[in-house]
Amino acid sequence: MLIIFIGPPGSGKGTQAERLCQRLGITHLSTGDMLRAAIAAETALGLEAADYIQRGELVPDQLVVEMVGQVLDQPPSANGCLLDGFPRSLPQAEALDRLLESQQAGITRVLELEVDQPELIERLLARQRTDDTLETIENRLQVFQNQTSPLLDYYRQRGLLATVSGSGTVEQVEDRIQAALPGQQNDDQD
Ligand code: B4P
Repeated sequence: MLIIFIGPPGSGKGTQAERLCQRLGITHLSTGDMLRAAIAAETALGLEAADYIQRGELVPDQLVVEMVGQVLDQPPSANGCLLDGFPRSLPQAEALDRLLESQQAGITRVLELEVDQPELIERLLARQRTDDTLETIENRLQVFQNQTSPLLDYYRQRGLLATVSGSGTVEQVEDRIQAALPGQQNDDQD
């Protein structure tokens, strides 16, 4: 099983990914968490990624693809995994396709989490991570619009996309995600 979460910053990808992975017994792979760990450990990747994250820009595709490729080369769990925040650009999505093709694996479902912009800004300002300043948040939202949202059509055309509202309580969103997964009663693919 391979599930992908796509959504603007603050839409709750990390929050929901953690819960879903626990429920399904699959591995949670968050490129944001991996990059922050690299920054904390001051690795070469971390030193290069830090400025991009601080400005709210995407870390260059090549670096992120290499980082994810290394993990997916050794399947992290027999049950599968959830990619949280990857891919975030068309070149990343194409690189993932190539990687999966070489492993003869496929994508189970791509879940889009949709939340209005004012609510996103409110959530992120409340979180107070170092890249959660108003200026950076506005840039991240723009980057999502320009570079990540084209992926929605990319996956919609392949019949893989399900869109779920990320507003409401964490439990309400969790129930909607559960219903949007294959094999669920309200299987409602876009
Ligand atoms: P990420 O770590 O992926 O972070 P995010 O998109 O900001 O957050 P997420 O959507 O996971 O929100 P969360 O659950 O935490 O990316 C950070 C940066 O890393 C990017 O800007 C980029 O620079 C870099 N990066 C990562 N992946 C990359 C890639 N593939 N390519 C290039 N660069 C990459 O929720 C946010 C807040 O909302 C939390 O405080 C949470 O408690 C709250 N919340 C969640 N659900 C809620 C709900 N239902 N109601 C109210 N609040 C809720």
